[in-house]
Amino acid sequence: MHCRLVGAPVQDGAGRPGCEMGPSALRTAGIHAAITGLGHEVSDMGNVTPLAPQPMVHGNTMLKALPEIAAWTAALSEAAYAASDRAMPVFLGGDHSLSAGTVAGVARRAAEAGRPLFLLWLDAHPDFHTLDTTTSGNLHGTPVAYAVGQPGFEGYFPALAARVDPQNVCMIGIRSVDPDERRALSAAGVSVHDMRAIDEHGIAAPLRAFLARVEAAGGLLHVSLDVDFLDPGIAPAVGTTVPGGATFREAHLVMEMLHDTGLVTSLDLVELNPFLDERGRTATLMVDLVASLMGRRVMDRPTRSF
Ligand code: 6HN
Ligand code: MN
Ligand code: MN
Ligand code: MN
Repeated sequence: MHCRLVGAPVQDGAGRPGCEMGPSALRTAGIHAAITGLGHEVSDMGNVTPLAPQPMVHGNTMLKALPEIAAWTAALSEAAYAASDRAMPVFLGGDHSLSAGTVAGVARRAAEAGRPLFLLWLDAHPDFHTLDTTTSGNLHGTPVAYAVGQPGFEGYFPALAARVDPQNVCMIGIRSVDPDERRALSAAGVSVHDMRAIDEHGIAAPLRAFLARVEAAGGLLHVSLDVDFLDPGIAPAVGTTVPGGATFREAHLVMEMLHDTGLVTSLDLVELNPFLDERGRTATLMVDLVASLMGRRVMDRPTRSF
């Protein structure tokens, strides 16, 4: 497998600065060597640079950095489309607004291949606000709504070449949802597995069911991993910590099951804020999770595990 690293030092979509340093921290934590060490070919494409932001006026006065994030979305959509040509792109974030661009770009790639795109969203938050419903104004809370074609992005973010079917979106780890998001998620038919569901059924059951759907449909699978999916006790380097997140083993198990299926075609690593880290432990954990996704294992397994 050929893997392309694409840096996306976006930080204007988050409420505080620092995510701009994320790609550097992931590189410093050894992401390149972790993947090549598992026998894969890796090309580091460097960091994406957006075009100059264009002035924009919007009725929601809370919105922050709309021109900047619109410019990033356009640049990252093109970069994701290009990097997903016969390779698996790994996007090094950067705050979660970057996924507006990466998902749009790989959705275009999937549409051209005549295959449905599925989206696995590993996060404390559903990031399902529109430009009209966000109350914080932080655009890292909006990428899923944009990618599935919820209304209100037209004329601000780039037009979508292909939207993701909301019924092909699976969210795991969710534990902080705003009222407008809750209504919109239900109406759109997104599968949301909150932490209460994980407590009751374990993390493997909903993931196994989703992966079976992806395989049956012959789909491409984009995985978006937000640092705050993880419990803040093991992953402090994120601006939006929420208690009660995935444990070390739950997170590795998700990655190990994803590897065993061979279904993942693109990956975002987002929201790492190295300014908030403790001696690089969160960056190191994110790289170790990538290694599990790329095939690191304790013992060989006689059969695949899903
Ligand atoms: N993230 N729902 C909150 C907001 O400000 O809209 C939190 C967003 C978090 C964003 O997880 O990438
Ligand atoms: Mn997020
Ligand atoms: Mn989050
Ligand atoms: Mn492991």
